[in-house]
Amino acid sequence: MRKNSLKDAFRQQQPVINGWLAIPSGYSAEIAGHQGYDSVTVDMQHGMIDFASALAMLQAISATPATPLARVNSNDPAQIMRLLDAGAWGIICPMVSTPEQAQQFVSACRYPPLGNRSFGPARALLYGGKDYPQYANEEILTLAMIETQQGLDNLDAILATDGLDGVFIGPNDLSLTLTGSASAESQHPKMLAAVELVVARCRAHNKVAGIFCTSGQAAAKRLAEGFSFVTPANDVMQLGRASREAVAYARGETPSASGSSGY
Ligand code: 3PY
Ligand code: MG
Repeated sequence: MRKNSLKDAFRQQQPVINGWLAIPSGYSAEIAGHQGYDSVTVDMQHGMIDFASALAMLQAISATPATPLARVNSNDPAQIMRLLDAGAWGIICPMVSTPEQAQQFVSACRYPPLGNRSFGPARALLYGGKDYPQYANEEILTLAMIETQQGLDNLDAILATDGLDGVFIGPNDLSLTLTGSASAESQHPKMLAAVELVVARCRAHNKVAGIFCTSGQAAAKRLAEGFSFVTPANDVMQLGRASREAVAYARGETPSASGSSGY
């Protein structure tokens, strides 16, 4: 089976830079996959992406050096199964707040006896090779999103879930629940403490600590803080930012900044 190079990177303590796609386009996905990202995630939760577009995007990413991942719209075993069958090499699951939810998520990504993924690997066989069914349980990456106070309270129990590779902070949702406003780079003391806690507990459990960021500079800061998996903004933010800059510079003006959520 095609190895999951992200797992090798984590074992060798190499940072993983992950692209993030919200625009439903195989062409955008192909462009992103050729820009040097280690992985590119198709965002089914907040992206404008249906399954047919996700399939085309996973095919496009497969033709690039980047590892294809998907964020599902909820902890839904049926959707997780279809995206894995379509060739996602890892799943990012939003709003995981309890160890039971983490267990349900990981089970959906694993064939029996480790989990309850139904058999029908479809396109995963084409991308991964004929022995995909034998090794998929080892190679598929599983990241649970920490986005709530409850998720933070249960962090150790979530990280103790067998087969869970790590967690990924959704800073907009987490800051919204902790501080009342969504801000991806929030400097609120509650957010600073939460971020520090996640890095420290991931290190203690030898698990991946990931986080969504609003720019390359912000992602570099997160890596320096101890994160191992960072997303330096999504395609929409980058397109918006680059367009605003181009228009402003053409008019001889200073471009306006993005909002604090990154959008
Ligand atoms: C969040 O910041 O809440 C996310 O889910 C990132 O997309
Ligand atoms: Mg979120």
